[in-house]
Amino acid sequence: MAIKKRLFKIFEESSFCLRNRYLAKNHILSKPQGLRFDINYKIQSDSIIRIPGGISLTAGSVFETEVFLKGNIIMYKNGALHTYLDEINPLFPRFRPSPNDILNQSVLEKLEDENIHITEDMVTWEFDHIKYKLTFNPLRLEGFYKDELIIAANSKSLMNFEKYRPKGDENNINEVDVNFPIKIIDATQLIEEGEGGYKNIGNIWSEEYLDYIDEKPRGPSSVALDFEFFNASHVYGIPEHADSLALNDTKEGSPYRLFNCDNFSYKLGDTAAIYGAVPFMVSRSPALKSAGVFWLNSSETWIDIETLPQSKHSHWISEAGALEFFLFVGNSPLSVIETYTLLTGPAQLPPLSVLGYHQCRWNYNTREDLLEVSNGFLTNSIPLDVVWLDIEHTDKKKYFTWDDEKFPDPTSMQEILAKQGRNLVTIVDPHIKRDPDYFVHQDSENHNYYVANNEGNSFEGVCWPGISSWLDFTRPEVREYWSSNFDYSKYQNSTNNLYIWNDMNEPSVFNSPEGTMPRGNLHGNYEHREVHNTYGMYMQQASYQGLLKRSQKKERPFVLTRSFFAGTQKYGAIWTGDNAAEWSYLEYSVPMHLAIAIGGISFCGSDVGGFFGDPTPELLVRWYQLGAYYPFFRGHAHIESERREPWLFGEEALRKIRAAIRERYALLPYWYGLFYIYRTCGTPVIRPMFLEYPEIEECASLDRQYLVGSSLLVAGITKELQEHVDVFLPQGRWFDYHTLLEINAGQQSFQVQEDWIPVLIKGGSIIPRKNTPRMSSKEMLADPYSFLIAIDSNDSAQGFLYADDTISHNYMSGEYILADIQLNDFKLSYNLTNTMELENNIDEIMIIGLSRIPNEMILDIKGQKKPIDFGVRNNMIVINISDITISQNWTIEFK
Ligand code: NBV
Repeated sequence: MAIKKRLFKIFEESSFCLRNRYLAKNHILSKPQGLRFDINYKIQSDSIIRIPGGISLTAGSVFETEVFLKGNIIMYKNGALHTYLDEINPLFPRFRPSPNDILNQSVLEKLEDENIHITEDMVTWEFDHIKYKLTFNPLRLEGFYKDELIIAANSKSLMNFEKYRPKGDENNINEVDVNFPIKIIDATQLIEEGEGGYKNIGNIWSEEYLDYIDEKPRGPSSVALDFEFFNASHVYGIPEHADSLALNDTKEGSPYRLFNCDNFSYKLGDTAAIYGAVPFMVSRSPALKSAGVFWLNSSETWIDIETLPQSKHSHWISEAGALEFFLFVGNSPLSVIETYTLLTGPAQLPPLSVLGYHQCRWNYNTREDLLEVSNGFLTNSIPLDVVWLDIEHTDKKKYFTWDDEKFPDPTSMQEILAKQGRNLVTIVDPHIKRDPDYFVHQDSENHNYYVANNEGNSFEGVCWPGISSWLDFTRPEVREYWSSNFDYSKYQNSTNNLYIWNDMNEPSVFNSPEGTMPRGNLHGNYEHREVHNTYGMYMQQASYQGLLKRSQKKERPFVLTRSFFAGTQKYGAIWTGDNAAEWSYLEYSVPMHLAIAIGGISFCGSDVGGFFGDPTPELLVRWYQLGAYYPFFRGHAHIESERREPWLFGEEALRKIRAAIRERYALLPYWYGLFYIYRTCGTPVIRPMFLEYPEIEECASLDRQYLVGSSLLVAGITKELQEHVDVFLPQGRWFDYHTLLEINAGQQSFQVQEDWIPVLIKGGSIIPRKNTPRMSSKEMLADPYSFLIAIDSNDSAQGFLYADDTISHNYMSGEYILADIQLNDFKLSYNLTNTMELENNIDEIMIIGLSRIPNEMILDIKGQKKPIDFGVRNNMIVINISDITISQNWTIEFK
């Protein structure tokens, strides 16, 4: 496994974090003699102007006469309240991720005037059990659900807005009053006692880190605010961290950090930043009320969490940017998450094939190698939908090109794969080789598309191709250009069978602080520090647009990205980067995925088998068994790892891996339906227990078991030679997915099975499947559907079927099948709420847990009734049918 030296900052090395944390710790509500805190804010009541959905305002510190902030606060009918504050006449403009890129304008309908009440000292918004109240002095914003206070912004007055200031005389920074260990002249000028005397930790105009100096010509610019979640037992979210799902108190430790970086083989159980950042947090309370915060800021952010007797308190500190956030309140964490996910979505409905299994490795070395691997899946009867090519397939790491020797005639290679029902994914990284003959470099230099260094010239750094530059994806015209490179005329030898992988887009730069871009680099008017966390998302957006355009918007793109931000769900999938072939990484994949799904990005996965190192056969098998229940299911390995195609580990391992992948394929209709609901309602595809059972205390911090949809509960086996798995089953009926036996609710200890991991079906569920094993999802397109019905304690069950052409956007104009399936009062009914012509039959209905065995079953199609055959085995009823398709309504009556 790769050894790395400590590359990344800890909070003690981040001056803006220290300043704001210091203010929080030493916070005094009255102005102390001789000190000048730029905190404690008030709104000028005479500045309030009514605008659609809310107000515009100006604000300033209660201690200063100067009013220096302006902004607006608007409520939308989806229940969210949006606050945006920026400086009046700033010395430099502050970056704001464009609302059009991040926010789904179609859910932003503004509240009517009559729901907004403005008085001398406050404003209230009221809509549908939700109320927000803004008080002017001190500035405080509260959110209520059914009149109960759930959340308050600036609750402990930790708001801090460091306005840009001219670089003046700060000679006094190092003057130290010997009577005090810490002397504050102003919030930006902290001096701390250290071993060698006093040390200036304000570092407002430049900051050293390891061998680097971060020059800050614009000076301090941080924004900070606190949010208190009242009566909350837990808070969750703010991915990406390799930590528990329920967020921990950070008082004694480090705040959670959001700063996208190439933190390979990341430490587990840690608040350090890794590849992606979603600044969204949600609370759970026993009273079934929930609040959320979406802190729309793309600079480095630190988040402290403190458990108080009656609340969870959070303190958000960002290096730069405007002060912008959304508040949400609702009757459950699920409803808050759905609102957030739609606000930053809607999520893409992926082409069905990418929900199948993906086989990747750094690298498949030649055309023959790649095709042999693909054939190996055929000869070993393992389904596979996508094979991948990593960086070595290119001509000297120039993306959009091929190494002609290793990969001659890539078009015919893709055609062979297409015949096998398979897609190819190629990697396209953001570092552009500075080779005068490379068209992307030529175009980018000619048009000034690169991110500039702090002197205004194209920034040059080192990455895989050697000296490279990076496109400035934050600019629309650069994204437009990037997307044009996917055109078949430019990405030669790529076919419509090819999808894209964006790696290294934090961006990763080998010779730069924290392995990413210097913060003083320039994106037009903005410093890199302001835009940093959006870089990867903007790249993925541009790649997505490229694939969309080249198919004339006919086909759904697929783009995997390593770096992500709020809203990434619109453009494709993410994975958790460079993990290792160790049991602990298998274990942590689950809380990581759950936090990412809470952050609106359900299409996520981790490298199956572990990226660095070599898994034992036991670990690899267990990883496939859990990976089959990851939304994104891909095996991947480092270039120095041993080959790990499933047939290289002996017959036993092969049999188990094959079974795990087939289990995934049988459930593809269920997964696909969940993705449709995710897109339309924002409901996460994978769900932590507390989302489905917010009222059950035991579920609040469970993060080693989870739900796929609401019907399947999954628990991985994540320890070597593990004998038992503990699983908590909430009240109700549960059935073992593999044995179909009923399992009692409550805390259960499962005897570990070699052939599978615990998967439970919730009583009351109807799960659509396709049971015939084949070699790819495309080969299964015409196959019949079956339904697995697990009965609840009232002899009922419900579910749905979603189906469409799996590849085009026609579903958006109504071409899809959506059927509501209900079993009540001994009658099973299949009711189409939307339909299209699809010929698939329904071949088998399996019912478990029904209280009595019927004597007769009568099928009714359009009033034509006839008895049908069924068999009974151990209380399990199996109905075999052949003459109904999924595009007609029918009922079956159990007599
Ligand atoms: O492109 C090579 C790898 C890739 O296989 C991996 O999945 C990425 O996370 N890439 C990182 C760069 C090198 C990592 C050591």
